[in-house]
Amino acid sequence: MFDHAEITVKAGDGGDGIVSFRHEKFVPFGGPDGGDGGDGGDVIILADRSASSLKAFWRKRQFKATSGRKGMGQNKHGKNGESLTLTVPAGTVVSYKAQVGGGSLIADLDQAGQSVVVAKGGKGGWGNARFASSTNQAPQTAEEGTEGKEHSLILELKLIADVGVIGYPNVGKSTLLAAVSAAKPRIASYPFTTLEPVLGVVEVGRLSFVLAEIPGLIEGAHLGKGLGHDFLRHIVRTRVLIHLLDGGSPSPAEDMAQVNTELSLFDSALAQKPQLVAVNKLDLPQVKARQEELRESFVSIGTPVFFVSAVSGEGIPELMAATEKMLQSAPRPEPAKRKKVFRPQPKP
Ligand SMILES: Nc1nc2c(ncn2[C@@H]2O[C@H](COP(=O)(O)OP(=O)(O)O)[C@@H](O)[C@H]2O)c(=O)[nH]1
Ligand SMILES: [Mg+2]
Repeated sequence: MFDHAEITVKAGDGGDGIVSFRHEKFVPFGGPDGGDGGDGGDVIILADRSASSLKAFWRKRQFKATSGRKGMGQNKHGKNGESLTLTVPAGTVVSYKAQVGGGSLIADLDQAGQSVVVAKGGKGGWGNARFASSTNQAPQTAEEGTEGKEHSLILELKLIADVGVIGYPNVGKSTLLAAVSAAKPRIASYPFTTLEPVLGVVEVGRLSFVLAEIPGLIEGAHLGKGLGHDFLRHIVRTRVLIHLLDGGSPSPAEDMAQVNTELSLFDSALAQKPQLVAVNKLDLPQVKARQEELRESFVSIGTPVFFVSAVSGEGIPELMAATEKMLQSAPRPEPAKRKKVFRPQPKP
């Protein structure tokens, strides 16, 4: 996952103004005509849909805009330097790299089309024509251009979930996330564990995707906290859902139907995302014992089902491979802001 890069950027310097005097036939004392230098180009960072990672900044790390040219005689202005625009994916956070570590935020380029000037070009210097006055008709001074700014920057791509794990509290969503990624969600045998979006990067062969646990209602409501903007960002962008079920429940197939009903009441777009259904806790003997019976119950409603154990790891590689495969064909939704949050109700 290329989600972090450090680069240096240097804006173009301003061109120098020059000292020059008119030389014309029959004009013995021509006036000053030294032109101004051109301005240096800025370095700009732009969030654009054409970029999907920060990989490009791993090989090339130094970027320079062009400098302004010197002024010329006959009051000619030097050419301005060209600005340099670096494109990054939406979701990139740009900060100045601090000498002591860490950094200070410059911009959070959340949406495609947003941009920020990260290094301002130098100003072109004035030519001597500008310094002419009634008392100084032949000025011998011109200004130098100022230097373009130079900065070390840190670019970080905030991860956006591709896949959401849904399901009733306690089915093992957090455990699954911890099992397949380096994420460290809180896991507990009571239903109030998840509150903030916990994301993990799942590697499948050479590919990877970002998995997020989508918490249920009582988790947030119990703690009196809503799920904020961060969460919605992830939920809206997920392209595939893993619907996790507890194999120890009286009827996992019924649980699935109920969560799906709540899902469509909450947000029909979310309910339409493709789902992979997985029955968890296969390591428990009582679940293993009824695996075939459970499989039958899903076959009868036409739902393919995976059997997994987030604890023992059984069936997990197959589930992740199938998820990756489904992602390949799932459409990328347009980013849109939604206000509602998925909140499965506790069972009576
Ligand atoms: N035996 C067994 N227990 C599991 C498995 N996955 C999760 N659990 C347990 O189920 C409880 C709830 O798990 P958690 O991941 O917090 O569920 P969540 O509410 O869906 O996030 C915890 O006690 C887990 O240890 C599994 O595959 N097998
Ligand atoms: Mg959880």
